[in-house]
Amino acid sequence: TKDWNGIDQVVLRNPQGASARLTWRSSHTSWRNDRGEELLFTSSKAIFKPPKAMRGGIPICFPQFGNCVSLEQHGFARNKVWTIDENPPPLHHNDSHGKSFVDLLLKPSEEDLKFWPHSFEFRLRVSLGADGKLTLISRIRNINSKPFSFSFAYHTYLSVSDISEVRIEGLETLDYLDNLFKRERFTEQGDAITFESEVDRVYLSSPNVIAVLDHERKRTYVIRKEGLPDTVVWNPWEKKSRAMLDFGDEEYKQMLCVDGSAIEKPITLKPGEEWTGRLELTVVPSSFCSEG
Ligand code: TA6
Repeated sequence: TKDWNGIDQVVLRNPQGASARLTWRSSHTSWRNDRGEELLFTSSKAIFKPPKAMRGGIPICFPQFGNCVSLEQHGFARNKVWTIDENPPPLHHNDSHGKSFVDLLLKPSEEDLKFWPHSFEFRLRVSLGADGKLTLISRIRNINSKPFSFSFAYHTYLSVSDISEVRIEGLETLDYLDNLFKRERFTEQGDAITFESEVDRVYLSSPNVIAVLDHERKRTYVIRKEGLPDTVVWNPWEKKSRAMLDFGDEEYKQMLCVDGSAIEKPITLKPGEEWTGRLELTVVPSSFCSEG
């Protein structure tokens, strides 16, 4: 592995001209289709300065999603400098054939071990398929420490044209924990989720395929996940947007977080055990029926 001091980002490209760009903090700053259109949201006020997490892209929340006493909000992984892993363990043929990919590695520093005393290896493979599909595969292994538990999320900021014209299909009838009501448990009604105000929920035992339909741009994000039973849905809306320094007052209209995650039931690893969380993002044109 070599550290990234000399490289402030990695760019993956496919022959069709699509690209994915990662900063040295493993979070993406960009995922573009073959027409150069930006598919991930990054705030115009994002702060690219440790330890502030970047507002946008796909920050990785590990070893903790949300708040907890000894760790910063959403854990330390998204604030660390990762290294390029040049000797990754072999992955399935499908995860590299015909793809542009990079392997990243995060291991705890002495400092990290003071706050979270578990030795782990976190290997992240990011790949861009010939069809523009963005795939993230996280493999977290317990390296001969005592068993430990963690929660996890790919904090995915999707770029949308107008949040009031966006709906999510695939989360109907599920239970969810509502962060706006002290994480109380509710049940989603039977139709697609639309947005008229702040939403901050963790949908439980969600399906492995979720669709986010952006009406105005006539395109749908298809989110496929494995090992990630829960789905976070977050839009801060106007009041929260004004309270965030690294977020424009009106930017809530152009973003939606839909995060493949494992939150309700933290993952426990015994020494030598490994967990894999896989996320695939594609964008397909969606023909909307005339009734809108
Ligand atoms: O997406 C759920 C959430 O926990 C929200 O409550 C909000 O805090 C958001 O994450 C962003 O968190 P951050 O630490 O990136 O500002």
